[in-house]
Amino acid sequence: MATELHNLSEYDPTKVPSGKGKKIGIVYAEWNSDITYALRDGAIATLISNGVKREEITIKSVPGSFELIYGASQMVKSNKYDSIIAIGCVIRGDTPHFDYICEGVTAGLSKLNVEYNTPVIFGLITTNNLQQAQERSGGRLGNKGDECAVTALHMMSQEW
Ligand code: DLZ
Repeated sequence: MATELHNLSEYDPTKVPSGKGKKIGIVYAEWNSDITYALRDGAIATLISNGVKREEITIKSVPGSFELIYGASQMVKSNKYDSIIAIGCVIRGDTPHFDYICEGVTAGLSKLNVEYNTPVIFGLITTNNLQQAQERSGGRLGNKGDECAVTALHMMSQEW
């Protein structure tokens, strides 16, 4: 998560591996779409500016963050991608849904990373309010979509 000392969009381009020839799957949630569209678009722009071809990026949407687990799982099992970025935004409300969704998505995506060979990048913003989400989706603290793209580029660049 971003902090006052860490802007999500700041990275040293000389240390980011090229994405040339890589295939990426992006799955994003429609819930809180003002935020998730900005995250998705940030991720796409950063991938392209680091060598990934637009036609090598496959983008799928799901209704809410909980469905990211299914979407990412299907993408992993297809074996078509070098990395998958899962993007969602959960904002704390007055119901326990926040904790259930955050825990569910975290556990689900973690399981994919343990059980399969395709890195799944955690692009879930979890905030107390809308302002904090805006700050992390192209606002004062950068864009977590950019950070996810850079993370994917690093993860794909190594033989494991
Ligand atoms: C139900 C729900 C709630 C309360 N809040 C959010 C949220 O802040 N962000 C989000 O991405 N999705 C939310 N959802 C929807 C769930 O993720 C899921 O789509 C539904 O529970 C149906 O499975």
